[in-house]
Amino acid sequence: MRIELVTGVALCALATMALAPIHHEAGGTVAGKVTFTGTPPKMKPIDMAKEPSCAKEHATPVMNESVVTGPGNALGDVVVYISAGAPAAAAASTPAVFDQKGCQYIPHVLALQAGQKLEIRNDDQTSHNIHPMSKVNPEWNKSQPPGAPPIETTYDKPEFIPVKCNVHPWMHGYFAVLNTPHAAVTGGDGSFSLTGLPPGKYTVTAWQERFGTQSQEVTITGNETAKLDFVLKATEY
Ligand SMILES: [Cu+2]
Repeated sequence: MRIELVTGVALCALATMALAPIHHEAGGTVAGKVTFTGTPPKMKPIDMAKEPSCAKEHATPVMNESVVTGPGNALGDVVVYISAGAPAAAAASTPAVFDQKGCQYIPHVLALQAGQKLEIRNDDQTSHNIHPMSKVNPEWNKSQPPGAPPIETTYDKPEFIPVKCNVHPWMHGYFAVLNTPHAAVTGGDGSFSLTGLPPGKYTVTAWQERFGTQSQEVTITGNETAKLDFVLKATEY
């Protein structure tokens, strides 16, 4: 019994060492994974037959991206961000890029900062009319023919903005306009990492377009990595 205990402690110590992150910047990190419970709605394939120039770019049908899942109930396209406690930060100097390619929005969910330049590109051989349906920020829509220069704009206020195309009814996406640079959008494995956090107490929020939001508190004291997982409840809609 005693030997088992000692072995357990030794294994724990080893595991901690193996997981110790390499820090490239000062500050703490909040990292973890977003998963779901319940049964998510089944995503349907998109019929692009009405836009042959886009349809031919896809060897297999593109699936609706409202719910993106991965192995182990992983949830993708979830915005995880510091919603309270972060010191004020200037907007990033590099633009956030939102592309229209194959009649899809890439990325499906774009996280950017209020005041950060947003660059919207059209890489298709067809015209799009992008229509971000903002309520807090001014609403607009703009046509963008093939080969047109990028649309450049900014949003001044934090808001989750649904984006649609007035030409192609299947095109949907989101702008997550945040007042923090500490944000990540999960990939298909559900993982996220928020780095460079000075010591402090933070609220971390996870947002998914169908399953809503969930917040947790976390305290950073130095250069450690605080582990934080989110489990969102899958709902039909
Ligand atoms: Cu379009």
